[in-house]
Amino acid sequence: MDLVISPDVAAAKSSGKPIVALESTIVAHGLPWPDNLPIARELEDAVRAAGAVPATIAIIDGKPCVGLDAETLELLARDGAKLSKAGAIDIAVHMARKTSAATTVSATSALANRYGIRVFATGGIGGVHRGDAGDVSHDLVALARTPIAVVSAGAKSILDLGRTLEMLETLGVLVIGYRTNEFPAFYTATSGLQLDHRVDSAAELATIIRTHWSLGGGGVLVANPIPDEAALDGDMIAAAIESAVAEASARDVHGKRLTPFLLARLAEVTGGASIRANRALAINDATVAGELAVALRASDRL
Ligand code: PSU
Ligand code: MN
Repeated sequence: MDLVISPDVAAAKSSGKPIVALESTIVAHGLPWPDNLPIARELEDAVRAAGAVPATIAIIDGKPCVGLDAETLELLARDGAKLSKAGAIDIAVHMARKTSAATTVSATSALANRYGIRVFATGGIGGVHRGDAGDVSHDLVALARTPIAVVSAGAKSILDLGRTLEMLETLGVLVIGYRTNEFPAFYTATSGLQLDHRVDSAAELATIIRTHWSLGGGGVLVANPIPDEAALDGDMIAAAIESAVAEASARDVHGKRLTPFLLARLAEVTGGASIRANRALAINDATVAGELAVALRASDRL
């Protein structure tokens, strides 16, 4: 596959520096312009501060790009709403037609894996939507079959988190709570859903993940809760989510538009508080992903 690799990502690869993939849908569709551009940069900076090299992934004019230059990142942020949103299923269509798209967790994981990147940070993965429409993000199946560690604040709480966690188990995604016993609820640290595994250091995460892959295992979800000081009030955000979900169904919003619609509605209803929380949790994920990539690299040498 023709991947376009940025100079700094290529240099990191050839010198054996740890690399962390970042997705572009969170920038293009998950967060509004102009807040999204500084956040996209801060995510890259957090990976660097942890000692790894960021590789933000998107499809530009049909070329899957691993690592974006400053202008391309700005274009994604500014024109994001006009761009397509590509899951792993859609990559070939964009490549053949030479069109551009932001990549979701599933597409980013697939492309990162092609380039041998083992760690990926995002805000929250997709999952099982609420209600009975049967809308289940392709993120879950893609994660199950791709050997990559995704650090995220659980799944986005606009979803049915209980069913999402059950589906992760069914598909065989290893879920590890990072310094938590519970599946995080994106805007809040706890969901009441207990996890089977908790790990407290990046070094132990690296050991477990390495062993998991040596056994032929696939994706690992490192569930990293939002920092306490950034968490939203549970009752406030729960009510906001219910009203956003009701509005989506009243307006018959579904498919790829549903998640961006819900996130945008939440930003309005909470007066921007959901955006500030999303920023904080995503940066925290980028930091932990950087630390994990460094620890995995160190254990390569053992
Ligand atoms: N994390 C965020 N904001 C986002 C997303 C993740 O903090 O917008 C994106 C990811 O790209 C994820 C997508 O793959 O939302 C899920 O979309 P869907 O439910 O349509 O599969
Ligand atoms: Mn969907």
